[in-house]
Amino acid sequence: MFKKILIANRGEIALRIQRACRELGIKAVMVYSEADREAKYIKLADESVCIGPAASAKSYLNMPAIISAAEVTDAEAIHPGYGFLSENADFAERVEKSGFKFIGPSPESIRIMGDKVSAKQTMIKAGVPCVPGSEGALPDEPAIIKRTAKQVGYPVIIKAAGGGGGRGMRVVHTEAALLHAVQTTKAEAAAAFGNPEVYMEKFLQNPRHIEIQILADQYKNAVWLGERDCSMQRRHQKIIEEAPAPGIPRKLIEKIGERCVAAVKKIGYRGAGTFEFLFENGEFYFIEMNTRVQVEHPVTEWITGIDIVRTQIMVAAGEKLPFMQRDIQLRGHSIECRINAEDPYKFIPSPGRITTWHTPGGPGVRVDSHIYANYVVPSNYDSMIGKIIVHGDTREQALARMRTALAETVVEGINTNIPLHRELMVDAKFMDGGTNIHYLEEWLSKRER
Ligand code: MV4
Repeated sequence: MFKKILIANRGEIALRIQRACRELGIKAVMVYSEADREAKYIKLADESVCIGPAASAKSYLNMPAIISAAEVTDAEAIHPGYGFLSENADFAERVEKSGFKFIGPSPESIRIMGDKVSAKQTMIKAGVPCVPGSEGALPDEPAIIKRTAKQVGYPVIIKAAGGGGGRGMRVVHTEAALLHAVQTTKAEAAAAFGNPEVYMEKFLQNPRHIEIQILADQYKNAVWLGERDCSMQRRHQKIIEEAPAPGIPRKLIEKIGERCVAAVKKIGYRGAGTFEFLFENGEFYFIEMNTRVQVEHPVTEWITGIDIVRTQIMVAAGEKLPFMQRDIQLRGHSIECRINAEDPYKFIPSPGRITTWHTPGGPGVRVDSHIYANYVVPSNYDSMIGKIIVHGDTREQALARMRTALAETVVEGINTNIPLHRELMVDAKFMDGGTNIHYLEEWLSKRER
């Protein structure tokens, strides 16, 4: 096992990874920007290194600074967390070329999944069901583009190969709008991602967003850890996630989970990964694979009893997965609310000093957060300041525990989205379960205040 790991991230996930290191008896080196100098999780670390100014581009995205920090502290491995450099294949490659282990999949796996066209082709070959659409990237010939759209059937969606997570997409309803949409998406993709390639899919109008968590070691052992329902989102930012997904027959999910495991084994994937699916009319359609630990990993940890971050570290160190598929049993129901420093109605960011932070607790309540009274939320980064995660024997019990947890929570000094979560936890449709990806935005447009 590693003796020392460098954590190339900030905030709640940096603290989460630090905790996993402690438990494994591994020393944690934290890197930080000038804006995070005073954060308590930095002072809690065995060692810490300032890697640059507040701007992400000069600190958490600064590859030479991070690799130098690993060199001067004699760290053996680098955990990238989520966001920042976590899905940057060039970074993974530079980490390994500098003699460190990258805690994640190989640069090659990251590269394949980062290109959404090659990711989809890989999944089709591996037997994972995908959204019907173009075979690979769209060619330039107008006649072929029109024919493809006709075959797929309108509405279609044009997506950038270099996009993902909602960036670089355009919905097209008629042939009259098709060629212009393809050209515009291509131009935007070339500018934003340095890759003009686009592909076409049937546009699914009212899907749910369901994802499958997998873990794999370098010996082609792999398991899936159930699913998460991440449909409650606004502008591609998830705010509530839960596991299991309400109302989907177990048989359907097991079929898709087994396909994901087969794909992981086929491509020789190592580490934690997430298969994203759209679910509509009883069918799953693969859209993207994430090659990092995700914000919402705790709901899976809670229903499976498996520590995903610990396992990421173990398999990166070359250990075998310490469990097999038959050891994975799902128990109860877990829900996560992301707490953001933002206006709960207008969603404008609300950085600044937190004067009061009273955390919830009791049976079935977990809080993953790096904040504390007197902490200053910097304006330079994502607005998420923590997560409240609950577990119950049933979804109803989990909901009740979340209501209590949200009622106990006090954050003063800044605005947060806690009032929004309190409203959603008593919303009749959310309580029924199974709302789709458009539900929150539609609900917000009708919301009274
Ligand atoms: C789609 C889709 C409908 N049909 N693809 C948005 C994020 C990116 N991961 C894929 N996205 C979508 N792809 C087809 N063929 C609708 C979305 C989508 C979405 C997906 C997941 C979660 C939230 C979303 C919000 C708007 C659109």
